[in-house]
Amino acid sequence: MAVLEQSTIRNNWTREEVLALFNQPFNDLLFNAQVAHRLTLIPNQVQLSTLLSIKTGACPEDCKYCPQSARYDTGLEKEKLLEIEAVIEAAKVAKASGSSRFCMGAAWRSPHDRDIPKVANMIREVKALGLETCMTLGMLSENQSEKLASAGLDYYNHNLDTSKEFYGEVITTRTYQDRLNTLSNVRNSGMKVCAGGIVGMGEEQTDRAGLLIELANLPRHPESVPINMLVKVPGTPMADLDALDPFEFIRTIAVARLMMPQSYVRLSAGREDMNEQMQAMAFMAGANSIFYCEKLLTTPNPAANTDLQLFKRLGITPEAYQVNRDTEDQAAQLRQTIAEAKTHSLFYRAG
Ligand code: SAM
Ligand code: DTB
Ligand code: SF4
Repeated sequence: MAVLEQSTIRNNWTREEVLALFNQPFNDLLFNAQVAHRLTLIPNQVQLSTLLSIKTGACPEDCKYCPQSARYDTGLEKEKLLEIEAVIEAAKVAKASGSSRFCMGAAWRSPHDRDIPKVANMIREVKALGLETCMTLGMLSENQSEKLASAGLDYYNHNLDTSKEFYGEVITTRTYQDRLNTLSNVRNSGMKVCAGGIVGMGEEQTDRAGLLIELANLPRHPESVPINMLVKVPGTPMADLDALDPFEFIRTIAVARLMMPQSYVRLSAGREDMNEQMQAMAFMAGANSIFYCEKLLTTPNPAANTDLQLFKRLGITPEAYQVNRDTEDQAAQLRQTIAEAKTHSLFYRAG
């Protein structure tokens, strides 16, 4: 997908600069983000990822947002690691619905070494169906990362969740540095990195800026950046928080797009509580990926048909999975940029 040289991509953002991006007039921010999007990515194309919880609930961690922590009574039924057949079945449904990536999540602090052969088998079987693979299993050691990479895992998801400063208000059972170490293990083993966070947890704008700075100042930007709106699940300590201003959510997407111009920014959890106009605005702000199909890990997500109808009304097409999409996409991108330059000449006097 790369149009920009890696050396031209910034990873030295300061908080002052990022707060200035956040606080532009709303329309300026959206315009700038849309321009950035069109310079590096194909407009009107959205990548679809489907989630499956392969091991549900009874998690020893204390993440205050999470319905799967054993510490909160959320009425969730816990489940052991799924058998391979159930995973293949769900992946087939995702593929038939038009998804290009299948993301398998486990409510673990980190995987046990004895689980690695089982999840490696899931990776191989899902890939064999012609889907990209992603997993989110908690913290990974160097050795575990290498094993998942050799099984063919395309992406590993591990979120920083929030800023370094606000982190202690959300999780106490693992440190920010633990998360950074996992991201570095994933990167070093050659997998693509999926890392983002959650907004609407009672943090300040400076924390949202802090999260994006941590992600954008990594040695290499994550290829995929999920921005989740908190799903307020009864029984969790965050169930009764006030909702974040929707415009502030859109601003966060737009600033992510500007800071990480080549990354796929995912409009992630929380879409059940967003109207169509808000989702359209998120795409305008540069989101080019969603979680697709009616369930996230344990909570509901819009039905596939609902999303496809919205895409149709907005002229958005789902991105197809192409094994070697870099060169084709670059050519398509150039054609698009040239076509747009021509359109603009309709509105301006020559010379
Ligand atoms: N247990 C593993 C871990 O925490 O790394 C993997 C699964 S965990 C559920 C993956 C991510 O889902 C979390 O890091 C968090 O960003 C997101 N998440 C969990 N509960 C959420 C909620 N209620 N609202 C929004 N995002 C949530
Ligand atoms: C991510 O950033 N969001 C997804 C995925 N990575 C694993 C999870 C959202 C979970 C929402 C709450 C639930 O369904 O349990
Ligand atoms: Fe466990 Fe992951 Fe939920 Fe934290 S976010 S409680 S680690 S499942």
